[in-house]
Amino acid sequence: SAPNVKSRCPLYPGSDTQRFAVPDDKVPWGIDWHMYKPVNYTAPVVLNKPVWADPDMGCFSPKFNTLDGKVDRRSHEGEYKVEKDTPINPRGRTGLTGRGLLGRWGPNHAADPIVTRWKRDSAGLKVSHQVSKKPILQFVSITRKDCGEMALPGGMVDPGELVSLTLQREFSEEALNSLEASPEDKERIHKRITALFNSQGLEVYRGYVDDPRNTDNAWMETVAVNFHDETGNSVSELPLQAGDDAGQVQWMDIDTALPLYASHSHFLEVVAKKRCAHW
Ligand code: RP5
Ligand code: MG
Ligand code: MG
Repeated sequence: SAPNVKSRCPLYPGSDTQRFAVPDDKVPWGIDWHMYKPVNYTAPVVLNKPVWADPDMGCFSPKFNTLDGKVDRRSHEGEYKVEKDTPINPRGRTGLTGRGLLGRWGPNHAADPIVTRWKRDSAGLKVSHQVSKKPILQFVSITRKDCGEMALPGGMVDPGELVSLTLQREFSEEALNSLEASPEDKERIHKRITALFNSQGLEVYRGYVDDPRNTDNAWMETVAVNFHDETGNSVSELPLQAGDDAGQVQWMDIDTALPLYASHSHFLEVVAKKRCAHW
């Protein structure tokens, strides 16, 4: 399939800005295209200098392709090009320059927790799919407040934060609403899920994300890790409650037909296949 599909969505999210239309065959930078006139756009929230964003170019000289103080500007995809002090999207054209809604020039690092359990009937027996005959996995999904699409409860890695912590923190914030829990409830949630998140997760993806916020100069990357509640009595027993940038949260059956945000469907495919579940 063509690269940068969602990264070329015509209307840039949260704006009235239309991307310059890039046909599939013009995505690779290696294809000369003199007519290419991408639109420059950086969202007002980003230009407002929030703590999570880089300053605009000018009096700012970040160290690309390296750990720049606490900010990790390395890409999981290897070394990326920097032209005229501006990082270049490793997957090709998106029709838009600047940062759009993304805070960092170059890679913006996220982590995606994929929390799964087996689908069970009222007697507690695993449910298999009628056609594939394979057991069905369920994962904790959220509905994103920004676009209404179903997604993994992922989020950005804070500067200096270990990815293992981001995975647990974002899951707690978005699927268990820990940000609004009382200190006692927060402690209870923390105790309950620490064992699961400390268990050896299954890393299913590390790299570029085809995210609708991507631009020619700023893009999302993630580490997606599967934490599986085999017996169904760990996280499965916790009440889900949406929080932070999640509008809704629920256990969803994993299936190839489920439309998901960015490249999240691809991560679920890897989980389903690795666990010999229905896909
Ligand atoms: C996606 O954006 C990543 O896969 C992750 O799920 C998410 C992180 O961004 P926010 O949820 O913080 O907006 O590209
Ligand atoms: Mg979040
Ligand atoms: Mg999020």
